[in-house]
Amino acid sequence: MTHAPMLAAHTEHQMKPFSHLEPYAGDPILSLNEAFGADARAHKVNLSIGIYFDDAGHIPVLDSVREAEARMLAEGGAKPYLPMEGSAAMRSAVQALLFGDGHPALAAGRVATLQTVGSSGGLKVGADFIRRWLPGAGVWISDPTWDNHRAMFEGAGIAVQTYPYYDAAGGGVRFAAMCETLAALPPRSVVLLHACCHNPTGVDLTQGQWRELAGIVRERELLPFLDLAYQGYGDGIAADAFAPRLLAEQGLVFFVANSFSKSMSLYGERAGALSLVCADRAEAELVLGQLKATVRRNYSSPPLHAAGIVARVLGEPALRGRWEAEVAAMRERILAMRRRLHAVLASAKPGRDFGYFLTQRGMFSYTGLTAAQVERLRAEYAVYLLRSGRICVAGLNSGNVERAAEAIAAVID
Ligand code: KET
Repeated sequence: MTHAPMLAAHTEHQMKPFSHLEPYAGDPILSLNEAFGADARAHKVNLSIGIYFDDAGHIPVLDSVREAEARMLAEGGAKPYLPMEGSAAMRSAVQALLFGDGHPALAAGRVATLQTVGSSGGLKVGADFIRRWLPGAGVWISDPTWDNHRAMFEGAGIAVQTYPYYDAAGGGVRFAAMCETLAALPPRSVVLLHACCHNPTGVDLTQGQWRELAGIVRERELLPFLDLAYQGYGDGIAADAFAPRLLAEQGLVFFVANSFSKSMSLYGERAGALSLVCADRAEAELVLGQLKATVRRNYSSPPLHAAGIVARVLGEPALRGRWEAEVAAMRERILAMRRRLHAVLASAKPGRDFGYFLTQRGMFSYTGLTAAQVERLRAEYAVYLLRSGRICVAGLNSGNVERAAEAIAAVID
């Protein structure tokens, strides 16, 4: 006796419960980066994704990270699950990195910190936590922002709206309009803010503006959610933590998701954290418990290898010093590329002002190029950037910067 005919019949009648699915349109950043990878042109230039490439066009493995990994390998050791909240050594190192050693908020025990799966994991856990424990709270994101912010919060079932941010005409921040919108929000509204190196514009708030904003947060009882994905790429590791330190100092309650993807060049290791600065220790304990529960329901526990690297690099003085120098070198290389790009464009198009390449901070510049110009750059020059006109300056190097700048000049009328 054979079962083959039965199996064949079964296959024929198999249900197709997913045939109604909409085809995925792709992600504006990740799918473009994949398209770049598939492009056969040897002279192609990748200014699409927010990744730091070195002057040879490679994603570096930092010396500090390599050394931390060598020590981990030498120590051997088993690979247990981490607790839901992640590694204790990494969590306390992250707290000191964000707030500074001995910050009163840390001494008071009012910061609940989780190691997360990249800062994306922190944003997602934070979003699920908000949906569950502050149902009805809406999230306000900057106009424009990182494409994934809206998707993540809407995906968690939260209503997402925008506040004015970038001034396309003047190249700065529409700060008065931003404050006006935020000052009119219902209490406990969540306001997503880029702590430094705003993505995609490269335009940040000044320290004075952060102070003014903190006043509105207090008065309107708003809940800031800081996204700190580029620490060290703005003005320095400590300087870029100005916003979380200020808000904590002022006794405010807020979230901060931070990433080591860019600052330690650990993209695929998924190294990040989520901290919730609370009113007091008792609240922080409750919060940590429910954040752990949120993690358990999502992915159970975060990656062990990422924790080992971050805890060692931040915690061992020799590695820490080397890392700080490596971050400074990455920041300075980007600034040098900004100057080269500016010089070529300023001489190719003397009537136009390209000063924004010099004043914007972090990996990104917002060029104001139209979608049609972006498409020409890809099709005719093999220069890849986002449809919004965002370029990742860290994709430029001494071998491609002139060519990329000339291509940009060629598509600008
Ligand atoms: N926040 C911001 C502002 C951000 O730009 C990124 C990544 C992330 C969070 C997520 O990083 P993680 O590796 O999960 O810690 N941005 C780049 C890559 C991407 O889109 O995923 C980008 O904008 O190109």
